[in-house]
Amino acid sequence: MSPLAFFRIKRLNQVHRTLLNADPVKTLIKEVAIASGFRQLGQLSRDYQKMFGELPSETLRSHKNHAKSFPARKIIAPQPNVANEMASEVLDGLLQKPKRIAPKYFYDQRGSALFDTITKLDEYYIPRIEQHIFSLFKRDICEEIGTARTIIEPGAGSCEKIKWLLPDISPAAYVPMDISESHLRENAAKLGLAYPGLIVDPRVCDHTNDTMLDIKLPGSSPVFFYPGSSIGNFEPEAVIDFMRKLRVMMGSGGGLLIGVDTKKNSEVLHTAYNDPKGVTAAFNINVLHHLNHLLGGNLKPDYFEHVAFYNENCGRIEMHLRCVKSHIAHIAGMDLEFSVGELINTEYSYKYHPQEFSALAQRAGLRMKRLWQDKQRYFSVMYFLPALLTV
Ligand code: AVJ
Repeated sequence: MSPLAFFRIKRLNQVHRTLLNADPVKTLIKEVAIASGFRQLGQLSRDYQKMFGELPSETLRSHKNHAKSFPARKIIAPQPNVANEMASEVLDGLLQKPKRIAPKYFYDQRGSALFDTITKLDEYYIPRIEQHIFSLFKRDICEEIGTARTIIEPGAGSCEKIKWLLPDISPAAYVPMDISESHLRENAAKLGLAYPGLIVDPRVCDHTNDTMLDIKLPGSSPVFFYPGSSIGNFEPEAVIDFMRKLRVMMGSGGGLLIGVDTKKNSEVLHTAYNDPKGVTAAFNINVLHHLNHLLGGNLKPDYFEHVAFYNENCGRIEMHLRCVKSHIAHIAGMDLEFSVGELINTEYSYKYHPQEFSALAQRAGLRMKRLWQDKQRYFSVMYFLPALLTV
């Protein structure tokens, strides 16, 4: 069961309890219903009935009028469906206060192109420094990994960074994972052509949810490759959760090679996410175009401006869209109100001192074997092994 379906049932249970207990609780039920994306409680009671049977009859009678005016709509789709799952995930975020959109929605075709442009900006130091670390320590890194391993890259996208380690590590197989099927297949095929003999075995998968655990791997004891500080998009608790999944998949013989951005001078961080050419701003605002296209909507890109700052307390860059004109817009069959000054959170990008990060990894059953950094310590590349003994 998807987490959303689970929480919907939880919410329905909450309604159940409320219905059993008292009558003057309409507002609470309504709040619960609204939090699930329903206008009124009528539909919710009917869906509830479908799942759990009859409602207490007095309650039903007193809410009959509400129920009348709403068409039947299923809460839980009989067959999981990617589009519905996305719609429901996006709505869930936009119904929160403050509203939020998950950063994976940045990456439609235009978003990916804009991100590519970001990676070439002088201000955005991450790719440059990471590549520099790989070129400085290539031999050392390859030696740690060894040869003939199964290499898995979650969110591989363009499959470019694995080239830093090729042909030296000559893997048994390279398994790039990505949600964007066409992009993935195209780039995997290109890589296969550039490296004859390399087995490229792409998997379409959203590594930010549980579906990653269902992927059948071509070999055992894989080494995960997660560069670019992509891990920064997870909340620290979610980092532990994600790495625990990697730990399970790697068994006792695998590894994790990961790139993590470090805490540094906040001026440097600020500029990296507020480039003077406005590429990051365009990238941020593009998420609204993407959602409109994906889910059918008229979210208004022109009514928002880019906001990015370093939140020193939390150790993260925050990206938001600030509403500059009050309006109503619809998306995925719902009208949403936006007021002037309101922020939609689109991304967190967490920064870690190496020892902070290895403490998180430890809570996922991983121990830091190696750390490679540039002179300025702007970026870390780390190699983790499964911790077999914990004390
Ligand atoms: C892809 C998550 C590593 O957080 O630096 C770049 C995304 N957002 N500029 C980052 C991003 C704005 C990037 N990561």
